[in-house]
Amino acid sequence: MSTLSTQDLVVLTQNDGIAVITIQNPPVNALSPGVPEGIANAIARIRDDASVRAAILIGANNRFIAGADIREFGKIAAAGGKRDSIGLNEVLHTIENCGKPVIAAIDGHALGGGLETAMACHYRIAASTAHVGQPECKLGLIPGAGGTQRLPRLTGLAKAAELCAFGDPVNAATAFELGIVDRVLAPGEDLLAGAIAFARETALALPLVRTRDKDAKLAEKPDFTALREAAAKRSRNLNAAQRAIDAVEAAGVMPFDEGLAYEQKLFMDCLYSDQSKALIHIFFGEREVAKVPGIDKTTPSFTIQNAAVIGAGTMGGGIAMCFANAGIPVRVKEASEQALERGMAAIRKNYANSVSKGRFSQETMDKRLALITPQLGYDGFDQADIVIEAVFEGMELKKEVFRELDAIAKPGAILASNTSTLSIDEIASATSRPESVIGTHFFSPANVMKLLEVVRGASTSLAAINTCMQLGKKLGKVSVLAGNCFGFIGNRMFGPYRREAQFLVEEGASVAAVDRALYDFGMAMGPLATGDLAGLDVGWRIRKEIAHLQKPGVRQPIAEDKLCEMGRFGQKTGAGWYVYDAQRKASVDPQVEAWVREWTTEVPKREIGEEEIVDRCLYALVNEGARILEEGFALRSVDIDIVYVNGYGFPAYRGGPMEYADLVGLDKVYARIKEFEGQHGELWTPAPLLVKLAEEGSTFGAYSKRASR
Ligand code: 3H9
Repeated sequence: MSTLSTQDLVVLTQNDGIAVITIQNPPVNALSPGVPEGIANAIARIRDDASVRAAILIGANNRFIAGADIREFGKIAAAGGKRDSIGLNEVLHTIENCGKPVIAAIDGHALGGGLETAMACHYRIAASTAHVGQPECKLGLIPGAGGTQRLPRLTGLAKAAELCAFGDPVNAATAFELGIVDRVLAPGEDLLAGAIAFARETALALPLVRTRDKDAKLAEKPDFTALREAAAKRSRNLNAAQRAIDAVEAAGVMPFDEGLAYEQKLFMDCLYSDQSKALIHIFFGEREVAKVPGIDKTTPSFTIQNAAVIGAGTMGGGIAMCFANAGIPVRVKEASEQALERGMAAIRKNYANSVSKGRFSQETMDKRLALITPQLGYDGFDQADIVIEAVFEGMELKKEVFRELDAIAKPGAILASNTSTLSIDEIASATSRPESVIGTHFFSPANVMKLLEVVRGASTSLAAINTCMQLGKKLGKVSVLAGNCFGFIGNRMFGPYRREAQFLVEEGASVAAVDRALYDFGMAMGPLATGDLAGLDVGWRIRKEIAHLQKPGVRQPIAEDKLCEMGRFGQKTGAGWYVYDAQRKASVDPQVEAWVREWTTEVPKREIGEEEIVDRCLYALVNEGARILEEGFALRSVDIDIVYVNGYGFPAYRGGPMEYADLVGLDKVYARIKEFEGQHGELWTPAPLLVKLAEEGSTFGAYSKRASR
């Protein structure tokens, strides 16, 4: 094999008339500046070299191309569309007009611009483990280098619209069925050797056809209205999903180059949008939260080979399922035979539900159930690498459990509490090994929700933190590290958010109006309906526990305590803010608003608009978030955003509460909070950090970057 030319990012070699272009831009071979130029340069050489008959485009390290370099988008948007690199469309034009067959050899991922590059090649062959997709809508974008025009020419319009609007990648076998790839290698077959053989045996024997010229599959026109509705249902309020369908629809009616220009216009509109900024913030944020100062590759961590959970209630059962789903054997202890059987019955029902919905097989269910050992005593707890306590939220009970665990657990085992509010340090004080005590706060339903809040106490060791952060990943969660303050990150902020929702009802807004305004903003559920789902009694119990900390004379909402006194705990009792039928379908209960009026005669009633509802609830979140950030209980503002997007149903396309405030402008947020302070008093005192950043014209994001340097 002789080397024709070498560049850092793109290497060109030749093997007996077949050129091989290798992208080597670790870690994921993104199309960073220099890569498109390298490909274009290589193609120009191949075109001009009479000894080369065909070319293979492949990625180093068993990865094709993960798409455009996402870090470049912010710069391009800020520079009004100017790029540091040549446009990808130009490069793809060079590939398809090379005059010699170019074959994309795909392993790992061909995503976004990666798949677009592959589709501009004349053929695509894939390793059996490869995945391909157009995930741009998950970044608030649409494909911007012909994806919406070439993909329908391979798959037909309906499937292309679905792939571009939903953004989910497909595996090699599906890609072959859909017509995206021309051949899938057998497992274990060498990709480069397979591609070279394909070039010699097939590509060189057939006439060259560019994807842009394949119009046959465009004839069948799907119901685009139905596709738009499906996309709106799946990704509520996400503009990019709708624009992706517009661009695919255009492929069916416009000549290729016109369609490409239309796609480019829609892509640029999306690139300038707040939705795209927010989703890109979340993409990098989900990776950033794994980085904890003081923890690196040399920090010890333990492998969790077996686990134990105390409590088989909603949380304990859900946590046990998380372990079983990840293949980790887990013991579950309860205090009574009935509670244990109730807990196991709930687990079995949950798994059976998944089997009946086709999510996994009966065999998988049986394997998972076999990993869960229900028991009344502590047998085997001395072997567990981690024990997670998930008993009722009461300090005395928790301390008693930890005292017992201290006597039983093996040295070095992690002793974790699933508390959602209580002090990890106080819990740890019941043991002789506070360095092993940590909070692992799961979110309900624990086997579904993606967030794991890892809470460090004053003495928690870096090894325990490292282990739990990695355990989260193994359980399929996003782990975020929080400091030990009341409610940690998530629930500390949720308190003021839900407080305002209740105040709004007490001031005259209807229950449905409050929930509707926040739902329309993009929250998965309104704050009052969320209370009903989680159980109003949970907050009621906590409020009783901390009643002595309440500052006298400061207004507190009373409606939920009163509802709880009436036995209205929410969905589980059939009534809370709403009433529920046997299928747990909610209906408005007009009686609730009448009661609230009676309970709060001293609060003046008025008409309250949607904007005020949204601002009151969201800025209460932001103001508390600013305090948490300044006090160091969150490492960065993006950690708070990731908590809210993954644990509290905050819309990712708004970026999380702190990014939302940054996008609105902290000066505006501050002014509104001052207004609320004037109207409602000291609960609205602006957080000092917010005041400072608003006056400097800065953002939470910039503050976090400065602080982490
Ligand atoms: C696009 O292509 C638009 C075009 O249509 C138009 C062009 C004109 N760029 O996820 P990991 C980083 S839009 C920059 O942990 P994994 C990531 O931040 C793009 N950086 O690995 C992380 O950095 P760090 C469409 C990227 O093995 C490191 O790489 N493409 C990019 O679990 C490792 O990432 C996508 O949306 C990127 N494109 O998963 C694909 N991708 O170590 C986005 C990753 O500093 N990427 N990084 O934290 C992915 O989905 C996953 O990264 C992938 C690998 C599945 C590829």
